[in-house]
Amino acid sequence: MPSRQLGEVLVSNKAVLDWVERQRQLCQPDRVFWCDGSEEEKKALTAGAVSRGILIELDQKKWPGCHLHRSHPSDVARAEHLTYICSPTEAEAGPTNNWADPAQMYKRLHAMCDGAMRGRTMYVIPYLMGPLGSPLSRVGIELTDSIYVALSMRIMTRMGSTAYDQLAGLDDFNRGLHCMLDVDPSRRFICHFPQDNTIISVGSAYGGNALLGKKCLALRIASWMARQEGWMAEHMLILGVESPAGERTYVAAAFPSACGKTNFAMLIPPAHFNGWKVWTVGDDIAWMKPGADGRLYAINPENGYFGVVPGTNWKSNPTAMQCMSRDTIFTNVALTPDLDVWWEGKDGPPPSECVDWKGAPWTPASKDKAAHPNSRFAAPMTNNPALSPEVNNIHGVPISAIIFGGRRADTMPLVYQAFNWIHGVYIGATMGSETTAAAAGAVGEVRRDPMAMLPFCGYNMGAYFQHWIAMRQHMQRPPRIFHVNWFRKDGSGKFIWPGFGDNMRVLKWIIDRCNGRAHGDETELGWMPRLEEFDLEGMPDGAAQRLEAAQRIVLSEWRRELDLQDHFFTKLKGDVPKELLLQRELLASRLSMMSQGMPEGDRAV
Ligand code: OXD
Ligand code: MN
Repeated sequence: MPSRQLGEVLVSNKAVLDWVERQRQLCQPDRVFWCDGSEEEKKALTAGAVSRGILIELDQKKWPGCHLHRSHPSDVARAEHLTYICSPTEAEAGPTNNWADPAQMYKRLHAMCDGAMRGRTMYVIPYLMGPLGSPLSRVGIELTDSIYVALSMRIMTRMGSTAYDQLAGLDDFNRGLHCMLDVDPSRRFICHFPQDNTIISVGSAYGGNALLGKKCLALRIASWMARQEGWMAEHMLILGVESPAGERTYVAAAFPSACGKTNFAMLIPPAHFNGWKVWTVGDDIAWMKPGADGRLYAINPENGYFGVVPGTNWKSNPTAMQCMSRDTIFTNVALTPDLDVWWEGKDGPPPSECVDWKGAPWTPASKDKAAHPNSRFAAPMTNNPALSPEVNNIHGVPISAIIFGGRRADTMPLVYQAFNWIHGVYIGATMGSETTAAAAGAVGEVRRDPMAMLPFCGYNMGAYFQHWIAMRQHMQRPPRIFHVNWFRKDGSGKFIWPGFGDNMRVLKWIIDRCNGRAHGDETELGWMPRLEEFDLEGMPDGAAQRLEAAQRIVLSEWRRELDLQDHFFTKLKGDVPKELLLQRELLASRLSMMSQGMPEGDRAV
């Protein structure tokens, strides 16, 4: 048999061949390039992207294998208002999703894709989400006319022939079609057809809109599959904490986009936690299924990190700095004259001159930011020095705690624990957070973001809550549920808690609770750490007072919080499970008991 040339077809699976051929006839590319995931292919595609100016090669001594990409300035974040769930009925998508009739949407999108790849190459990207051989893993094939997407998918997923190995001749794969078109926001749609395991994304090359394995398959489509099949697809990091004695405890944590999941997943404990180590399993997505022993097991379906760059430095997240030190694609950061990259919050002073994320000259006197606030790095997870040895375990890791959290300047304490699973589901369902630059729209407004899944749940939010409640039946030893807030501010607008490595102190209490070692005090909200047993050693003077301030329950804030939760539940139009409405009543009555006989205002716990 003659040896295969790069880009030639490498699969004999008829379902794959037929589907690709139909899309080829629709999009009419000049050429079809079948990706195999090899090093040789990476070299050739990268060289092609550099010669066409799609990637800029950085100083290869400082940044081996690293490149910069600049996106279209209108295409820098997820476009939630253009993201659709095309289930057969509107009720199935629910009030928190945009819905369109599948037949009509297919027609509209097919018209847009008709001939859209003329003069271009269609890359066929087979990819595997999850470890090879895991019953939890899923296969997708993305067709794209973006070489940047092809190279990024190679980092973010297990891309190449390995996906065909998992598929093993079956036709059970996600069908993803991505057409750049002219990257015009008025012709931009990110559409999901959960019943067909199909995604069509047009008019954007931004990660969350165009790397279809990530938000589209691993969250929106997978959340729908998970409900049918009895598992959970969640917007959660997964980390393992190893004690000096070698005990490993795994936790999963759901924070909304750009609220520090990557930092938390790569946490380095403060110096006095000698012998403690945090291992990263994943930084964004967890697929979880109950195991035969009644515990919940999680895999990270991804293969890389697509992290926010600004604010990352050797102090805030040295592990992320190491991750991006080689074989990384930066998007929308600034470029210095000596082919180095720069962003706001990088170590050291800003360069005296550089080129900003749009390609325009920039100096420290410029009023715009040099890097876009949602500029990103895409780096292989194997660059992570703290990568968990369990990351390829086909059974996943057992989860002892689920942590919910948001970005809240007030109301939410640093940490508390739910009384039980159903109370924890309520805490997750009512999560709120200030919006960030990861999605197009206003930044800094508190919005309800249940389980950090508001933009990612592929079906009706009320049914999703019901699924969470129902999962309890399948777990004899469910994870304990906690809520954290690293972002509470004092009266002068300063963060009360230092965050970053010091979050290890909170994590330690959480795992001690899970392992039956720490006390908790019962409060109106849930269990809180006993201040005297919370580890503050090595922190500056005043740490105990700051902890107290961070834990304070302020009644007036909670009254407003209950109102906001109520508005959100009303928006869900009767779909909220009664169990959660009852939890709200219980919380309201606990808070009202707290207020009896007390002066209006706050009370330290
Ligand atoms: C992400 C996001 O990119 O949540 O992970 O927006
Ligand atoms: Mn995310």
